[in-house]
Amino acid sequence: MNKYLDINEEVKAALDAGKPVVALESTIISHGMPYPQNVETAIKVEQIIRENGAVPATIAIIGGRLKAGLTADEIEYFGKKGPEIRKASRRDLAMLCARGEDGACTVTTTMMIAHMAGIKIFATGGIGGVHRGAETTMDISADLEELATTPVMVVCAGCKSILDIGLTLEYLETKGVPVLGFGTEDMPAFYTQKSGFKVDYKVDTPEDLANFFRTHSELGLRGGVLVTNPIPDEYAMDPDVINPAIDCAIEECNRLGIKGKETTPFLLAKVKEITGGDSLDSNIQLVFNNARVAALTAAAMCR
Ligand code: PSU
Ligand code: MN
Repeated sequence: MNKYLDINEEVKAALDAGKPVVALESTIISHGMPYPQNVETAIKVEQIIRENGAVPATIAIIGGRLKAGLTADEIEYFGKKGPEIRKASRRDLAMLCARGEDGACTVTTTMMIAHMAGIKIFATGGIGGVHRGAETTMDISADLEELATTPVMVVCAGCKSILDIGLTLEYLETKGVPVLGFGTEDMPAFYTQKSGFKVDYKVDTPEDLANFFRTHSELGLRGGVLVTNPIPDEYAMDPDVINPAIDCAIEECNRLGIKGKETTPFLLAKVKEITGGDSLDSNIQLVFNNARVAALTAAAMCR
């Protein structure tokens, strides 16, 4: 096993016994939501995964250790410290381990650590992608490169239109990443069920997702699989509310000259500020929905 990796007891026991485990990211806790909703949501997500027959493994870097599975106290610590914790992407991993520091895992580092631990599936809210204006800024999330490289199934609610969804899908196509729609032909756009783009394949059941991933692995294909699961209708936002809020957030971001790893957290926080509690509530509900689908799929993978 990797000498920097700590798999917590419950997760290790489940993996050793061939039982279902679902990984969860920690950037959503420290950078994605305010305290205390972030901690409440993280605990509830773990509970939903248990109720659906799997063991949760929230993934983070604490004191230079790569953690697969956090205790309730560790989740509380992460949520309270919030954005003070460094957002950790692939390039940060070695430095944080070398210095014994903390890091909040993005989709990228959660996939990496899940794979090191032997976890096949991971649930989150939204992934990073190709930003609007990337033809000049070259701002393309490392999440896409990780999806191209690391064999983990990622269940999300699509990507927010803070990104260029069309270009994000082009990039995933170039990199050979299958984009599946859970029960839908339409690529969801996080807060809304449709983005105007299509997914590659519609898949209707957790069993079919598990079967697809098994085949993907048996073929020896490199890279991950992206499952996009639309937000439940009752929690979806009105496009006429959310889209102008996103446009406004992007304008402000450009005006302030925000760049690099600060861009995504800034945009997410700004959208939340403009739309008030509504978008936070939608965000929480879609994470719950993704956790449920990931747990059912993890269970099907073990049958
Ligand atoms: N998009 C969201 N919610 C999030 C993120 C993205 O809708 O919480 C977070 C995830 O952790 C994702 C990261 O992996 O932001 C991508 O950051 P960047 O665009 O800097 O690669
Ligand atoms: Mn970026």
